[in-house]
Amino acid sequence: MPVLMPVSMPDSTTPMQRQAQVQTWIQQIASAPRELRAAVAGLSQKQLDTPYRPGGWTVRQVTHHLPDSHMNAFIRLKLALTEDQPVIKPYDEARWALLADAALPVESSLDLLQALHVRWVQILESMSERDYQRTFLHPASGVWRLDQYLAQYAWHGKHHIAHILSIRS
Ligand code: NI
Repeated sequence: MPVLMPVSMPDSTTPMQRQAQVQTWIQQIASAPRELRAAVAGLSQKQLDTPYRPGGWTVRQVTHHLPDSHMNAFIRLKLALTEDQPVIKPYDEARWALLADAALPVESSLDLLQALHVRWVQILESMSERDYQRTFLHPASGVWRLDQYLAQYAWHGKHHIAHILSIRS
C-alpha cells in the first residue's frame, strides 16, 4: 500500500550509527521472504481468499503484491545506482492486484520473493555510504535517497506480513 512511513535518519547520526541502521534494514529485507512463507503456511484456500480487513486485499493478493512492489523497488535501486537521479516509473498497485497472476497459488510469489531478495541483499550489502546517498526522482512523491528507500521497504515487508498474521489471530 502507498503508505509512507516517516523515516528517521537525523543528520546528527554518526557514520557508524548510520551503518548499523542500514545493516538492521538489510537484515529485515533478508528475513522477509522467510517470514512471509511462515505467515501463509498452512492457511486454507478460504483463508487465502479472505480480506485481511473489510474491503482490503485478500491474503493471496497481499502475498502477490509483495514481489510486485519489491521488483519495482529492485529496479529503481539499480536505476539509481547506474544513472544520475533517474526519474522512476510509478505503477498502479491496486490494478496490478487485479491481474490474472494475483489469483495464482501463493507458492509462485513465495519463490519469486525469495530469489529476488537474494539478489537485492547482495547489492545492498555491497553499497558504500556514498551509494546510499544516491537519489532518484519519483514523479509523485519527489526525491528519495537510497537509505530512506531501504528503510521504506524494510518496513513495507513487515507491514504486509503483519496484515497476514492478523487473520491468524
Ligand atoms: Ni504495499
